[in-house]
Amino acid sequence: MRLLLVFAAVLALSACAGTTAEADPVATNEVDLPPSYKFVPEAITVPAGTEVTWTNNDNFTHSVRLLDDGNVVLTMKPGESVSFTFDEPGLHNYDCSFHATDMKGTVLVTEAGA
Ligand SMILES: [Cu+2]
Repeated sequence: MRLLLVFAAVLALSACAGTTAEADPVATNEVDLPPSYKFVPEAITVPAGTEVTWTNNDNFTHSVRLLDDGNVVLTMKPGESVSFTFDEPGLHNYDCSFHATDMKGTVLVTEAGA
């Protein structure tokens, strides 16, 4: 009986470890827009002062609307790229102004040199 309990506890712990990974932002300054209607990766992290580039590899026009940076809208036709430099540390939310309910992303900007 005691062995069974230990086994159950180990199972519960490993299940917990598996669920935390999806929330972690990816350390990159390049975001892809593959077909269709998504930002990949959705959550990224960069040091302050980094230029982030989005490339539209989808067959439709999309945009990056910087909700925490003056609602600046950077529009990309298929095959085009846009860039924005993030200077302010913190979480910057963005979406696609044309498909705001489906396409959202975040840029977590960390202190430069931290
Ligand atoms: Cu879009």
